[in-house]
Amino acid sequence: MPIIDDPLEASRAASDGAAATARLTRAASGTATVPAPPAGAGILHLGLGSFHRAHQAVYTAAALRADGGDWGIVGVASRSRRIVDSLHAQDHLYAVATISPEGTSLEIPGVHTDSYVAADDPARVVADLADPRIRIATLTVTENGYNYSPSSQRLDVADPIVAADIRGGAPRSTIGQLARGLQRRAQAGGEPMSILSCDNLLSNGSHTEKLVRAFLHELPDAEGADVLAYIDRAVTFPSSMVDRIVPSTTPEFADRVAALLGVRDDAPVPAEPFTMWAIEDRFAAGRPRWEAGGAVFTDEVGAYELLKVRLLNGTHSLIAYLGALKGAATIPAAIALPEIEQSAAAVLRHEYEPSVTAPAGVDITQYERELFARWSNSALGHRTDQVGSDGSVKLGQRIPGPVLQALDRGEFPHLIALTVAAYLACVAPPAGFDPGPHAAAMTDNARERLTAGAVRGGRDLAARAIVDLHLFGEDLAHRTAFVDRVGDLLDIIVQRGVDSAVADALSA
Ligand code: CS2
Repeated sequence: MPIIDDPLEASRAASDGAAATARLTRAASGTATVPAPPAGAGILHLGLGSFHRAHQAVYTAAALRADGGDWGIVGVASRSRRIVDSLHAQDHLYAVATISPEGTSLEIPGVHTDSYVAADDPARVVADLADPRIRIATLTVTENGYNYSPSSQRLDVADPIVAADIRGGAPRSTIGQLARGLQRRAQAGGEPMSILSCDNLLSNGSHTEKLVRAFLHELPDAEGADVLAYIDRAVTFPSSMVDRIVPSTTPEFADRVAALLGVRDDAPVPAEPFTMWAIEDRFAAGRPRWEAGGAVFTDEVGAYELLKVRLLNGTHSLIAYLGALKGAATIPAAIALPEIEQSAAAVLRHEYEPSVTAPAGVDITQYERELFARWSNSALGHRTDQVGSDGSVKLGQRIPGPVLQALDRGEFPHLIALTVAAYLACVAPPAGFDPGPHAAAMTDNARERLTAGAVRGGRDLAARAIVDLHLFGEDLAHRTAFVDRVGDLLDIIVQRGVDSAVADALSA
């Protein structure tokens, strides 16, 4: 693996990289070692983004290096052509760059055998799910991709795409694709398979299963009943906890990879050195030996999920929103600010930690120390607007449990309230308040609903988000003291600035 460990050398390399024109392929792989192609594809992956390519693909590459076999991956992008076109032009090769302040190393997983865009060929997703050679479907479709409605706590059947998928035709929602794919598989011979969610959702396996079953319950009786019986008999939905920080790519990053490789790669992925995958070992038709890449098979996936979604992701959200409001473009720049570091430490130790139990073998103090080192990885350049995007669905996974538990213990989660207040200040800024460019760059489906019509102060906006829109589930909507505290902290941010709000939350 080529290593660059000197920033000057790296910037020289980047300008050389811009000049590299030959494209990465099996015939021209530059300095990289390219593994032999898999003997076939046993996995269909929905959500061909960077995270999948730096996580499950790398574990699968380790399993194939150890055992060989036909666990190659067919990658399905939901809408975007860009990665699929690049992968086709590159024999499905791309580099994962592991980046730390000490240097950068490259690996070419080489596990994808094919890829396509679901929106271009929705019928193919159904056909692939029914293909007996496919034995696992993995998913990284983000929190948004499940069509789950937090207010009804079930599949959002009112969503026009889900409703159309229920009526028939080639499905376009992920849950519709899975349900229709399993329906076709049941009819085609009923071979067993597993659906493995790799998204940051609590109990992601049973959550996915519940939504697929809910979809099938909407079908006419005879149609749905057969598939449900097949699922009972032959399909499993293991849960898994995934972890690796994967920032979005930039043209400069691609130049730097090209300089290291000596050939041009249009689909490289940057990632941190840390990586973790904890999986429930319930596979209906076998699985790759992902342990070869360090995956942990455990009955304690639930504990791993809570640990990660609350300590890492929950605190990450606070760092991103406060950071953006303070003008920090990146997570390392944000955590370098003493007031943000202090807030992160306080929310982590006093508000998230009491809500989790460490899985066997995990030392929480060590885990937290590592989190600060990971957030401080300045070479990675993980952006605050990336982490801050889609807060309306991400925070629903991260905050309600710890808030309800703290309130029930008689403690008040002031820093989680600050997280929500800072989120609202970023994506639904009250008139006259400018949250800055990093907040403006955050995308969020709820922006319009949060900003429609006038609001009368912080408490009004907090109530709109938590009580009217139920963004964080039904239970939190009844905790008026929490809703009001969010509103009051939002008023402080708007009237006196983010530092005053941090001081208020820390000293409460
Ligand atoms: C982040 C996650 O964007 C976010 O909300 O908290 O993507 C985080 O980087 C990953 O979950 C790390 O595994």
